[in-house]
Amino acid sequence: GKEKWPRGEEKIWKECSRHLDEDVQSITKSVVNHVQTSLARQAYNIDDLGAYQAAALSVRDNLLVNWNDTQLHYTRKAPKRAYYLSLEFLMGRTLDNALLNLGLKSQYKDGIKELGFSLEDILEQERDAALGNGGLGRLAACYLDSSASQDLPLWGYGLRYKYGIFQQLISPEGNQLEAPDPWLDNQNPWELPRLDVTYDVRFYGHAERIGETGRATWSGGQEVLAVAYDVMIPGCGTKNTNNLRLWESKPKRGFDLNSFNAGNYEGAVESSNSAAAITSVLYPNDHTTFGKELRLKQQYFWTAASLADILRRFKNLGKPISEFPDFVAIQLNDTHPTLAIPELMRILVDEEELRWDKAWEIVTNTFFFTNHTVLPEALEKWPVPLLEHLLPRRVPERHLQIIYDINMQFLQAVEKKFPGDRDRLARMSIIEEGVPKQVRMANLACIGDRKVNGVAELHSELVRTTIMKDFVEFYGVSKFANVTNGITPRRWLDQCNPELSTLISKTLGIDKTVWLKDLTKLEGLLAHTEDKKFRDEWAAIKQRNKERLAHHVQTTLGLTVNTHAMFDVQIKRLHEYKRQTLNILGVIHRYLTLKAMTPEERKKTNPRVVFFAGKAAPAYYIAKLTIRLIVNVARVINDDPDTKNYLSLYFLPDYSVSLAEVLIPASDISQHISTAGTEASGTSNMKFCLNGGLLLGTVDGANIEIAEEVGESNVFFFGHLTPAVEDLRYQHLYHPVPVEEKSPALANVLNQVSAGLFGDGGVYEPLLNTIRQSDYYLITDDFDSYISALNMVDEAYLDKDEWVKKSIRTTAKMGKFSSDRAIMDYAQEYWNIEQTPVPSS
Ligand code: CR1
Repeated sequence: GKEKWPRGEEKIWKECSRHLDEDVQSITKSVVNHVQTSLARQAYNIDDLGAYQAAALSVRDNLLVNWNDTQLHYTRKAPKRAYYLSLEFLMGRTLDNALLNLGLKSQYKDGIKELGFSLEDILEQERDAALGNGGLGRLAACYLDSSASQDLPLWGYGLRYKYGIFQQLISPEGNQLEAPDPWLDNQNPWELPRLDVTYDVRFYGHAERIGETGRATWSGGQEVLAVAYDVMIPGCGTKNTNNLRLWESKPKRGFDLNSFNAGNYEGAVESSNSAAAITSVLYPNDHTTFGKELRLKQQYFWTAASLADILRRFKNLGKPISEFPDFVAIQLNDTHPTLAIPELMRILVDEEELRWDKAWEIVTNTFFFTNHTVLPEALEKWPVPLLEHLLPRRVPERHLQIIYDINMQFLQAVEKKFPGDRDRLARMSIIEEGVPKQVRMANLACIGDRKVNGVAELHSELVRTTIMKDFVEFYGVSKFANVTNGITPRRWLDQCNPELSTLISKTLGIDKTVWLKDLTKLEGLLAHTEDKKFRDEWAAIKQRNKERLAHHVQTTLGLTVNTHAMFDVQIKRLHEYKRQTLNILGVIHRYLTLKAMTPEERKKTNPRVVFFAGKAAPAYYIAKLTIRLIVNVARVINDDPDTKNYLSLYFLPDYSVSLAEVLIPASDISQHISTAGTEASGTSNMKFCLNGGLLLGTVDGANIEIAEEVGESNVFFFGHLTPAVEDLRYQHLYHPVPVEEKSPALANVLNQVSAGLFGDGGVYEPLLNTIRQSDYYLITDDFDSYISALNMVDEAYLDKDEWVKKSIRTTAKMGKFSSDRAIMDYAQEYWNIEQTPVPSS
């Protein structure tokens, strides 16, 4: 007969069920309980770290109440669900965010205080979950927060790396050194190991066709276990608490008893080491691809486990497989999860025994693909021999064969539409000819998906007219759309800038959860720009945020920062296209200009403190050299008595989400100065502006849309526009003009560096030569206009009152850039999923 649920008395289950702790007393009780039972410690031997752990475990209990209700509700209602597949989730810290989203921060603050600790201090004990490189991973984290806050049935799928992005150290010479990030060492209270949720994932081995059916079986090779870890994602002002499922790799057979018995002890653990290696480390690359086997293994391991899990959940609904796309939408975050396309084909054809055409229809109605960059070096390609080796071998190689079959059908259709156009076929083929042949993941993703989107208007247009041009001509333009990125205002305003959040609520006269979930409400601030008292409060908060940053620099680096100067910030991965070089050369130019002034003249200038932070990919030589230059320039100018009151420079090591939360609210101006057409969107530009920092930038990425919202008079634009870039690059190669002619000011700066003003000039020659020679990123073309833009910033800052008005206007017009808007756009226009709020019990 049918099993009876619940076992035992339903009444008892209900009576004994846990509820949210909402008052200070039950919170204190639960924290003490965790100190004693989970940590096995007592009032007499508990430190800040222990207090953090106990508080976190107590908050986790509360999150689980909502998480359980949410999962049960989704299961009962069985709505269509969306899945966000991302190899990176750059979550940062969780405790503060969880307290704010649960609405329990002040209760915990009081409870913790009664126990003799300060909430502020214990928040600092948490290590960042840094499972990402930069914007792409942080975007995924913002989307999770928004999906829960907007009651959308969405899960994330990723990998549980044992080591996150490396820790950056700076040597005395100014070199970046990398150390591992063992973030799980202090145990992680925010995850639930699901040792019962596992899948086998097979590598290597061989596939065998079954007669003439077109199906195949796959056997042999290495079998690895994928184990699920669930991370709770609380929504703001709602019970909905979504799930992020991260996979850990484990050996299928932990220990090879045969080897052990034969006396081969190393051999007995060898296979288990190689299985565990799959999820051991996040690749610290950003905008580059390396044909590394382990990376490809990660991609396959993760997509195979995630798809198996999604399929199992779908099957529990008891619906026919043909309805899969009515219940499942899968978003591919960049090309990293593209193997999900042939993998789903394999499952549908080999295991579900569907005809190829039927399977293909399901696949192409399930997947959606976001492109995050048009830089050619970032478009993933995998050598055919590597895929051949990794995925099942022997004729026919299963996934590769599926990819070939997909390609053949596709190219036949292209040939039909454009007869005899061989070049076009070669460009559009999934396989790039050459030695070795390569699989172009972006082509596969485009062909196997329902829709492709870029991440800002300009970028989406560039996707349509450059990397996907042929595909637009083939499919028509409607397959290629735009969803401008967004950021969560919970973390990036309420959490990182609590005083501003309070002032906004007070000024708008509404509860913060209202405007935090409908960010266009910020426009109400415009009515108050003429209110002097409001402006003064606004400015005072910025000042205190600057002091908070200065305090941080003082305690971490032992350096004293002039908080009366303008704070100018550029924080992002180090990359030539992002042009930290332009910024540092501009700083040197300013230094030389100040040096040439009389003391009286200097006094009339606008004092400026420049902050840099960011990591360089460990193998990216030029980026590392840029860090070295910044550090050495800082050493010279911060020590120069003539200028140090007017200009100083800091490179803050080990940039992270948590450091960004201190830097962003403190900025007066921030720099987003990529060569036009190279920065797909940028998302920190939105974070600075949301916190009332103004933007100095090129006409690129989301800068353009920010300017459209806040008005061009409130941003500082400079530099050549996208259409000019190609011509300029051509000129550099075929009709080069010496730097001395193009920009004497820049030539002088370069010469000073070469001459050794900042230590051994020879060291920097390779970096300087990228500018003197092909100058691919147009430093020489944009330098003069960059310097004039900086001068305009100085001039504007002298009128403090007008500056504060600009700041308020900027924040007020940032509503569009909430990730709630972006996620709702995906939900409605792409995935077709509905808001599914969990009723409060
Ligand atoms: C882009 O460079 C964008 C983020 C998120 C990055 C950045 O401009 O804001 O994605 N792309 O969409 C990326 O990491 C590998 O590509």
